Amino acid sequence: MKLIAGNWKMNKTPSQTREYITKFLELVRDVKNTEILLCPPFTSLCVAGEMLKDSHIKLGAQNCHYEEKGAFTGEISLSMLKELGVSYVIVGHSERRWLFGETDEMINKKVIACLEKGLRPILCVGEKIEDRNAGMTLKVVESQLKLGLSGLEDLAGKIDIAYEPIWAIGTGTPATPEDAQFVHRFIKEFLGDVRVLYGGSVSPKNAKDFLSMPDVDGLLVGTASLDPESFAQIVKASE
Ligand code: G2H
Repeated sequence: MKLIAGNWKMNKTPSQTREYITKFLELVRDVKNTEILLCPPFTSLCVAGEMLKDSHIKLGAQNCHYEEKGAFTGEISLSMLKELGVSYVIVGHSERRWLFGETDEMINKKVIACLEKGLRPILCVGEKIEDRNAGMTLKVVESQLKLGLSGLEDLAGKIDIAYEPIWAIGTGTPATPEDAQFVHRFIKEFLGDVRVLYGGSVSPKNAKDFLSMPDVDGLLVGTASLDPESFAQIVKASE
């Protein structure tokens, strides 16, 4: 089944979350053939978890810490997330990598911790514009996959990958569906049977074009997931 995930990033208070989910539940009530995931900020997970408990919409976190508990000021453990109803965790988003200094080694620890706890990681990979211009896209993606999944085998059905070319994120300039297809094919040849989502300036206008590519198994949507109508349109493009 295709996965359509909304990554709200640092947007929406708990009361705004409540308002959004009330509308969104109604808008996607009849969606049957698509897995839907909402990833609000940590502070909205409690409200969202309660509202989505008996629904067909899954709850995800945008980040986690890999340690179980202890002196890690400001961090959130997987047990804390699990108790709120979280079943997915976005790991290694480029904003975590490049704005907050997350290394491939930290990302690998997070992926391992998620799998140990029974949460499903969405590992994000993607190249910068300089890599692309130098013809290094596949080399960069391969290295992020190798290091991020180091020590792990037999990942089929346990993990999703999101290909998010950094030059396409939040810029309004998405990759072409063919660009995405080329890299998604490579990821599947490299890893075997995993779902590969595309992310980067997805909108209700272009969602169908991406989803019509044979190796695009879903979408990770930022800006366009902030409005319930737009996000519902993207979800329905996958049905
Ligand atoms: C990429 C994406 C969601 P946007 O970061 O992860 O954001 O859709 O705003 O480009």
